[in-house]
Amino acid sequence: MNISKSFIPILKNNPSEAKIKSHQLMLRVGMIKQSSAGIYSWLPLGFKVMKKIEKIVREEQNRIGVQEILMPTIQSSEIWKESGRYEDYGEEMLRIKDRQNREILYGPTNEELVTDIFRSSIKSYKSLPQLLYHIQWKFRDEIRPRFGIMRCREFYMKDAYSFDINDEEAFFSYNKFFLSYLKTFKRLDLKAIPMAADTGPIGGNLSHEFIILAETGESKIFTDKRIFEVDTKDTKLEKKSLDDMRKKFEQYYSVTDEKFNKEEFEKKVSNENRLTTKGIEVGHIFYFGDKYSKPMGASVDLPGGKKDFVKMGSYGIGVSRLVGAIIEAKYDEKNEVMKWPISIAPYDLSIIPMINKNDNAALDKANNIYLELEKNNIEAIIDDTDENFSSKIKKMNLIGAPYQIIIGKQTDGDLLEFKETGKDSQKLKLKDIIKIIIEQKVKN
Ligand code: 5CA
Repeated sequence: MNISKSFIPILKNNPSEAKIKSHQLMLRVGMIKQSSAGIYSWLPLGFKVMKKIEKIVREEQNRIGVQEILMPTIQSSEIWKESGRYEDYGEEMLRIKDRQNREILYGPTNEELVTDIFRSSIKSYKSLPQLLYHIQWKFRDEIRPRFGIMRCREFYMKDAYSFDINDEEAFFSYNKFFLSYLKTFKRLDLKAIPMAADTGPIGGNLSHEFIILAETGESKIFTDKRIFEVDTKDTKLEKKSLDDMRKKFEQYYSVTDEKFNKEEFEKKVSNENRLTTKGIEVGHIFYFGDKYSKPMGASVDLPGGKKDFVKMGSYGIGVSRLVGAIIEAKYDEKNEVMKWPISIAPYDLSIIPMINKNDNAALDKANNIYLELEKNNIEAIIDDTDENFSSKIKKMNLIGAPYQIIIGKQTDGDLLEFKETGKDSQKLKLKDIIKIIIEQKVKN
């Protein structure tokens, strides 16, 4: 892709309406465009990143055996009246009337709809567990949408739902998601910590938020630093192993402000291990037993002939929020350098030729390199404009492809000036550059 033909509307300066770095960068490099309060269009650069995040989220759901479905954004009010949440949900729910005067709504979450799907087909314990997920737009009429796509009204979410025969099996499902979330965030190069959390309008009494540390986060967190050392690498997808893993995290005090108790914090955590900071909630899991299955009559036949309501949990990841969260974690605001993790970078590499008006040599070389990279499944973007060199570098530093090739005075013969974005350059042959990038891509 040549930058002159791309739809990457870059702004010279930071937009004044953006208060945090992710919002600034996303507007500055044209990843998103606000359409109305808390509602955004996703432009090519932002969309590419979000789709790559979605792919990783999907792969990790599939890996633990969750089946993908797609539910609509618009739901009928009937099922919400059955569960009793139609009134409870309040003004965050966008309520609409259709031409027949029927009450419909734009789904803020899908516990009711998925329970309705489940109860219409699954009748026996023999079909359990059922684990279902979808990745779909949600709408919540947030009172104060802010920070761009971090707290907006329309957002893209992965939500999964589990149906089990009893508490023991349900905790097994819960723990599978717990582990899967840790893996998902790791693949996104984020260190997310699970924290005991409140359940809010979703309900239930067991819940964890997955939080990444960031000064601009909305969640205040109180944690024992030792939680960062918990190792999950030997955890297996088996009941005991998963149970032990969750216990390893839960032995450390780690909560958001809603659950914070000063006395308990000071009693359980020694002074040197206390960490009070802020974070961004990127995922949230809930166990709520029969909160929905009971009022909605979702029951199965048990082995002895009796029936019981299934035990349910739900599991969310903010796919669109993650784009902002990763910028908060990775963007070097001072030097204006973004370096996307290669697993989700909009481009793997940027090619920056110094273009001389009367000489196409540098651009020709860039095009040849581009074709060679393409053959190796490496996606590059060429800055084919005739802007000056430093503004080109500045622009590419913002776009954030993790690697750059510079074609200029330093280029001699086969040796190219290659660098990790934001770092010093080295001279390498194209075939070695390709090797480095492929190695990184395979690792991720
Ligand atoms: N039904 C449950 C689990 S699927 C649920 O809706 N949980 S949630 O309310 O915690 O949302 C799940 C995730 O969506 C959050 O962890 C957060 O990452 C993201 N999210 C929630 N509200 C917003 C919002 N207004 N803007 C952007 N992302 C949001």
